[in-house]
Amino acid sequence: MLIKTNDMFRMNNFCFIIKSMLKKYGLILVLQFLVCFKSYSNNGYRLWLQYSYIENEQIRSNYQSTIKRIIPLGDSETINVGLKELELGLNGMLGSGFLADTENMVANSLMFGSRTSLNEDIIRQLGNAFNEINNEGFIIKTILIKGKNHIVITGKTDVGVLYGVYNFLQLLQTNKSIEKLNIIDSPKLKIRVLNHWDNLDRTVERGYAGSSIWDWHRLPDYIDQRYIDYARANASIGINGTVLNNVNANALILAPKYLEKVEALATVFRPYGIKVYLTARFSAPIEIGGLETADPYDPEVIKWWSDKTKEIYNRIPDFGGFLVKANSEGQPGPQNYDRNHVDGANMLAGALEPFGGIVMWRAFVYSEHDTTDRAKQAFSEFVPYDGQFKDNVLIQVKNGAIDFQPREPFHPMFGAMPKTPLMMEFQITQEYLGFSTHSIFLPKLFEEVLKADTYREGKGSTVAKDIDGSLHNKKLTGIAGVSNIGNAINWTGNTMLQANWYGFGRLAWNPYLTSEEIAEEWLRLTFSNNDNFVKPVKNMMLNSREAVVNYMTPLGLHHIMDTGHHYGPGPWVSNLSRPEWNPVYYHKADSLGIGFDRTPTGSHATAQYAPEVASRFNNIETCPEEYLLWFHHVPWDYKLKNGETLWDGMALKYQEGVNEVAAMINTWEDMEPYVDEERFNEVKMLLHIQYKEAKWWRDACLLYFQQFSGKELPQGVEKPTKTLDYFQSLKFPFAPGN
Ligand code: GCV
Repeated sequence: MLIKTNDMFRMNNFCFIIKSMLKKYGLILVLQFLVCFKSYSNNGYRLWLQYSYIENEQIRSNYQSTIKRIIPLGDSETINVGLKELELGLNGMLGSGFLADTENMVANSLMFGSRTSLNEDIIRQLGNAFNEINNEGFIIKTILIKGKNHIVITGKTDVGVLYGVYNFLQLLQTNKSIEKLNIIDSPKLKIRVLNHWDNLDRTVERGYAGSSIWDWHRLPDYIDQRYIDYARANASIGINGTVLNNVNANALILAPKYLEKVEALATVFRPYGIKVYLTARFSAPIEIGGLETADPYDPEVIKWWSDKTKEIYNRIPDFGGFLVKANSEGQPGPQNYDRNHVDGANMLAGALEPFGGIVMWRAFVYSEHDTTDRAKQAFSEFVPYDGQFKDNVLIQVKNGAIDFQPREPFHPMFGAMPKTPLMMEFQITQEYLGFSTHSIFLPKLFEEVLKADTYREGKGSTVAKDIDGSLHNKKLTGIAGVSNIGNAINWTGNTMLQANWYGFGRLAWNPYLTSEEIAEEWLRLTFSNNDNFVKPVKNMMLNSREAVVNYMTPLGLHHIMDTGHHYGPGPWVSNLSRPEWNPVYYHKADSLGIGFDRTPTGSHATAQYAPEVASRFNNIETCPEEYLLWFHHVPWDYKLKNGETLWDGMALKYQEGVNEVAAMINTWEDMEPYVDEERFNEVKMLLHIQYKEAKWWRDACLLYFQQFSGKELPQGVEKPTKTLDYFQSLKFPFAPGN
């Protein structure tokens, strides 16, 4: 049952109230109250697995007559998880005693089990379907046995069946028809992982939803119910791996004391098809192994990693592998020993190879000793190594070449390494997008990147095709999302941001889904199937990404957040030790104009794209305006496509962003009748903070840039109520996530 410890106090009170009411008012009235209560108390813990009672009688009775029995075929841990989920879901949505019954098959049974558990008649009725799915795929089909209808959920593996079970429950939750079912689906990417930037002391780097959910101190003996619900939520959207700890790694995670704890988590996650991965600190052989070097060519170092890997697999036979941040932002790596990324990654890959493990080696590198444009450095460093990595290495590449900005052009490495598996790294947590206070629907951003055309094999060579392997026939494929999860009651610190975890999982399963489909699914699962709610809130979500671009970094501006914590505007910051840590490095505003010239007259970063893309970006006339200041230093009087000058257009974009948040508030206010009080108020309060902060962004940035443009604010832009000095004086020493 999904009653949590933090709900217990409330539940005790609740039981007391119900008992008193029963005495006073009798059963019927109390039942009516309970129906109302259901929709008026919700702390968001249940995410998109609400399994709320289906109020529409026709739909509910239709489902009830189509599902009379649940029949598990098999008895594995994973099938038992599926059974529990079906019982929970069906009892919640249909409100009557659904329990497993393997003895009595009646008409309209719901059977689920892998191919090996099915009889020949069923297999025959499934026809070719098994040839159309991969090992994690599923089939949901209405079949006939002795003239009676039944539903079968199956796959090649039990995990595939479990994915089918969740998919089936989602059909009901979204009130879809379950007549004549014939659904065949498989994930398009192999590795679908969350990256937790969680530290062993339970702080979370760039985490804005409380502390880490991993209670290392009480592990391995104490298994928090959250671990199970985390696994359920991930399995329900097809996420099949989790990297438990921060890429800025602590070597201790590899010590026996911690491996015991990791093993306990792996045991919880296994039935849900979720593998555990760890980050490997490159200097671990020195720090916890007592060696004097971590040189990847040193035989003792090679042996240390190979023994360590064996030790891990002895505990966790299905361990996924290592994620590594090396020679990046001060982390140790092979370059400390005059070796390169290939040497480092292949050494670890060699240790993992006998066990089927993988290395995810990050390409997020830029050096204080390299004076070239930061945006060029990862490409320059990695692309020459194409084809040199072992088969079990993936290079993990952020969606853009700088760092998870509200908008970046796609990373030029995509499409440019035909012989090397590249996995996408998205950031689900909102380091640069207002933290968990700002309700931004990120699948819109993810979709934009996945659809971007690299032109590497001609038109249509999208980023999605590179990461799903189809562009260059790559076998190993993957995607990672930097988690936005913490121990907040609602997991993400803002119910609306659960959609970003959900949406990441859905795109990891199928990178060709649209953000609109995802928003609609999530809203129906999480809140309501009422179109009066779904339509306006879906629009609000779909516009929210453009709003944040407008009020923070319109027209291609980037990395102008305040320093360190990245909270709020800081375009004036210019005093940090490394030039590329300073916002002034990125916007380059002066009396002539603003923007970073990355064309042949500037850093020539555009040369890292395919010629078709490069020439479009190079030419100020053809460069999409949303990337204008990313690629060009543009005069303040330059005429934008709509006829406005750059200065006026930029100021109006900032205002537009603010107006968009005001519109979000209006939309949400109208939703009160459709949302439980708790979540309604939570989202409303957060939207009001977002509005305040959007105005702060607008005023601070415009006052600062106005010093260079020397121009008045155009009509339609509200006058700032504070001075630039005021904005520059703001300090946030305890901003979260640092
Ligand atoms: C985990 C950015 C963030 C860092 C993060 C780094 C990375 O620089 O500010 O907190 O470190 O990216 O992705 O490794």
